[in-house]
Amino acid sequence: MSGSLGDVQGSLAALYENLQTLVLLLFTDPTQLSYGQAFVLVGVSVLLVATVVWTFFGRQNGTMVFINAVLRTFGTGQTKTGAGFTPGKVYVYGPPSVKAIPSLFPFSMKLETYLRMADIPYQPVHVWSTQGPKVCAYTSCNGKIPWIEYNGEAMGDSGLILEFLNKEKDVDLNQSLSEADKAVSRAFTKMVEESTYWGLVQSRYMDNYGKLHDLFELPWTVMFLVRSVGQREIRQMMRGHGIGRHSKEEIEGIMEKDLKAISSFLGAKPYLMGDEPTEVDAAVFGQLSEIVWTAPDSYLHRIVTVDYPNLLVYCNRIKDRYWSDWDQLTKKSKKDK
Ligand SMILES: N[C@@H](CCC(=O)N[C@@H](CS)C(=O)NCC(=O)O)C(=O)O
Repeated sequence: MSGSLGDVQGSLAALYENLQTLVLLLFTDPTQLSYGQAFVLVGVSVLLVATVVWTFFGRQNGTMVFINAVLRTFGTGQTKTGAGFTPGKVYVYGPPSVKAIPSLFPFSMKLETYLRMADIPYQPVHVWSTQGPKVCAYTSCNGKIPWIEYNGEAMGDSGLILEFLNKEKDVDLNQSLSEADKAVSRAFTKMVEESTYWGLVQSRYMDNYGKLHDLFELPWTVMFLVRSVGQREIRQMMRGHGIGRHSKEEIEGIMEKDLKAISSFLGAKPYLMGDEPTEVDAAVFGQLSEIVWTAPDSYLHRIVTVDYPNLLVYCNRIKDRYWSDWDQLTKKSKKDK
């Protein structure tokens, strides 16, 4: 027994010595390192960083902090705050355009559609990470996409951003609505964002994960590596929300009823509240556009395009009116370069 303990101690000491030699070589003459040795060093460093990050942030958050740090380092994101922003200009942080759609995130589509409806000029800043620049992660942002920077201040949540910009830019897309209309608008906005959204999440990230690398235009290896962490987090979010406690069939039933409600209320009107678009149209288009243009083989797509085709007509109406640069934006995606 004591012999085997001694063996383990001996092996650990030898491992430690070998590592010391490798680290020394790294700092004195890295060209002497073989590929195998470099691989070992990278592996050990990753483990060390993961241990430190997990210790400080907990395993779940730590992993996301780590992934976000990698994304921030190698991604295309940049921070305008403190780097010569233009006063009065809205910088919208969100993911880059892909072949399927100008933004893969429904709340980004909502925000940008609102900005276009309200005729507020903005500049998109592309990021994959939800943590955002330091100023955002630790002050007013909530670690979700999208967020904006305005006059050097960061702010998250599409709903709060709309309220803020309405005041700041003296805009009111809802001005023609009665109080009762506003109540209906709020109910539909909350339905699509707190309920229908999760149907898309389930369909996109759980049921059709295999198609994600194509949709996100990222190497399949990246999607393969983040699959278990990403899906575990989504499963926990869906469970915490409550929708994740339902069976797949029940979730599909809920989505069917949500989409039917929008279709019935829309009827033959051009926009939800009448002849002209209001804020609720930006919110509903944000979610439906993702179903129409990013989930072609899903049951959600069938509902929107076949069962309730007025929803498809509605999406195309908004796209044609406010996204005349759609093709230009989606063509700029990596795949076409
Ligand atoms: N209430 C937020 C919701 C934003 C949201 O859920 N964004 C998603 C992407 S569409 C996100 O950042 N998810 C990552 C996470 O929750 O960690 C808003 O209106 O902006």
